[in-house]
Amino acid sequence: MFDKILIANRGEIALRIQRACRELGIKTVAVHSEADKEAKYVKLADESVCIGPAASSQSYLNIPAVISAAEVTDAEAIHPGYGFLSENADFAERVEESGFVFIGPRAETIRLMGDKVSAKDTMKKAGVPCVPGSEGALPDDPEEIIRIAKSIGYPVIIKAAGGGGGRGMRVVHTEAALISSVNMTKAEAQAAFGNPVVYMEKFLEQPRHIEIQILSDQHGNSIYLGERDCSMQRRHQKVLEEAPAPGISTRLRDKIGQRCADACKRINYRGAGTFEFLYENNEFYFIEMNTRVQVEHPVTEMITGVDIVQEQIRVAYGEKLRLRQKDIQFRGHAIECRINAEDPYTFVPSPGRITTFHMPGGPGIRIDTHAYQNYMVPPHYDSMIGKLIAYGDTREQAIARMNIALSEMVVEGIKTNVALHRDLMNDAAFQLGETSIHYLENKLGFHAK
Ligand code: MV4
Repeated sequence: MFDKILIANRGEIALRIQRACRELGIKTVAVHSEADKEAKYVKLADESVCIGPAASSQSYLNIPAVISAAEVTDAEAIHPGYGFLSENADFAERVEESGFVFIGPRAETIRLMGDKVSAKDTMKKAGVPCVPGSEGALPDDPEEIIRIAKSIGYPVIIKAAGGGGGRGMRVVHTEAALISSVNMTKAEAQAAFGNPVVYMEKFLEQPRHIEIQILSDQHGNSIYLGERDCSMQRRHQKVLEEAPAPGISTRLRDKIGQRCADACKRINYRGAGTFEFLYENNEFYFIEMNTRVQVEHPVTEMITGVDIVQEQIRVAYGEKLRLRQKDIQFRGHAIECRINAEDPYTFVPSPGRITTFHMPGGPGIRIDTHAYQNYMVPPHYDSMIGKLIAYGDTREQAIARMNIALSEMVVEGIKTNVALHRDLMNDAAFQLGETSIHYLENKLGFHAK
């Protein structure tokens, strides 16, 4: 196994990766900005290196600084976590060119999935069901664009190949608006991503966002770890996630999961990955693939007993997956509430010092956080300060345990979204598992957006 890993991230995921390393007997190097020098995961790491000032662009996104830190500490591999450099193909390439192992897929795979046109094309060819749409990029000829939209049927959505995660898209309801919408999306895509390529899909009106977790080794083995429902979101920021997704049959899970695992074998995928789908009328439609560990991975860990971060490290080292598909059993239900330092209803960030910090506990409760009493939440980064995960034999039990945990949780000195989570646990539609990607924004009222 690796002797030493550098963790190129901050916050709760830096601590999460460190814990996985410790269990595997691997030494850890924390890198941090000047704003994070007092952080818990920095103090707990075997070694730490300051890589720059508070601004992410000068620290956590500073590729030469991260690679130098690996060189001076003699680390063998780099774990990028999520966000920051985790899906930057150029970073993965430079890590490997410098003689380190990138804990994630090959740079070429990251690049393939980073371009949403090539990702969709690859998955379609691999037998993964996709949203009906244009065959690849839209052509320049307006007449042809009009023909394509007509054959798909309105409403359609125009998406940038360089976008993803909600950036660079536009819904079109009528032929009259089509060409100007395509041109506007292309211009915005060129400005935002340096790539004007766009594609077209049927616009699904009320889908759920359901994703499939996979794991692949470098020996042609791939497995799926079931699905997560991530429909509860606002402005493309997930608020809570759960596994399994309410109402998905074992048969459908196994069918779509196997398609994803087979697609991974076909593209020789390495590591952990997530297939994002829109789900409507009992059908899965692939939209994008994420080539990193995700914030919400714990709900999958809770229902499968698989440590996803440890498995990422093992397969990056070159080990064969020890788990076969038949070894994976889905048991119980898990829900994750993202705890953010923000106003629970305006969503305005609320950095500052945490003066009181009491975390819940008891059966089925897991907390992944780097925060503590007296911790200063810096204003420079994402506002998520931790994740509260509740597990139960049934969804009802998981909700009941989450309710108790939320009632025990006390965070003072900053605002948090705990009140929103308390509200959601008691929301009738959530309790019935009958929400879509638009549910939360509707509940909050469009004016609160
Ligand atoms: C869509 C869609 C409806 N129809 N594609 C937004 C994020 C990006 N990953 C894809 N997104 C969407 N693609 C078609 N054909 C609606 C969304 C969408 C969405 C998707 C997942 C989670 C939240 C969302 C919020 C608004 C729109």
